[in-house]
Amino acid sequence: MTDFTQIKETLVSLDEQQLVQLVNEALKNGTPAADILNNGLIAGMDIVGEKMENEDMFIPEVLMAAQAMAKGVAILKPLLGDGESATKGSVVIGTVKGDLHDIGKNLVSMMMESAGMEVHNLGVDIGPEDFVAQIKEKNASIVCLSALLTTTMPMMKLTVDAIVEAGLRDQVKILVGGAPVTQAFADEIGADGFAADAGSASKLAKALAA
Ligand code: B1M
Repeated sequence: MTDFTQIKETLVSLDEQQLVQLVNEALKNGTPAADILNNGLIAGMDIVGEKMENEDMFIPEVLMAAQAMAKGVAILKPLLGDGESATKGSVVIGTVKGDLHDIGKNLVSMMMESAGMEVHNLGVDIGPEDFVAQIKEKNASIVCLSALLTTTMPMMKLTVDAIVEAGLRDQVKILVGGAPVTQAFADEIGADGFAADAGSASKLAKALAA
């Protein structure tokens, strides 16, 4: 039985080496990769978020936690696929302009790749004009926008507007996500869908691409 408390505490204490060891041990004990991700790494990062909010942890430490989490995720990545065959549809995904958070967006990208989709991960701080250019260049049928800050959520609306103005609205389905984003917000800005986590984002994209 895997002790997720230990994984969470190790992430919070920024011990990258031990975290890698614990993730490997959990896999060896037969713990499903998705459980390690959700109950260990993501739950640990939630504690980091609380500590950040209470000023018990500061940016350099949060960055170290993010790096340690990325190492853990890299171990789990090959095991998180759903084993289904390739799905049609090219996806462009990025974190909107002004926002540098990429862990969740990378998880969404990873889940979609594992589901057989062709994913173009643009990175962070992506402006509306860059999304438009990449949708054209990659002939995308789905675009995923990620935002983790309430202050960058309006950038999602500006990106949707730019896609409309570029005449691409009929070509792409627009999906949005990120901790502060809700279905109501997605409806308000004229997106086609909202997903609360990487698994549901991948399912939704597959359904829309079908
Ligand atoms: Co930032 N940060 N941060 N941070 N940070 C938050 C988001 C915050 C909630 C922390 C807090 O105060 N409690 C807070 C935002 C408050 C708000 O807006 N209401 C905050 C703040 C304030 C800031 C700064 C402004 C701090 C400062 O400088 N004073 C600054 C902003 C920098 C910027 O972006 N311009 C900042 C900086 C950073 C770091 C760089 C240090 C680091 C990011 C490192 C990195 O990403 N490489 C960081 C981190 C790590 C966090 C927390 C602790 C963790 C975020 C995370 O990775 N979660 C976060 C607190 C928290 O969220 N609990 C916080 C794990 C990840 C798996 O979850 O990203 O939610 P998440 O992704 C999920 C879903 O949301 C969904 O699927 C994912 C997987 O299931 N999803 C999508 C995400 N994108 C999707 C797209 C989709 C669909 C689903 O498309 C269809």
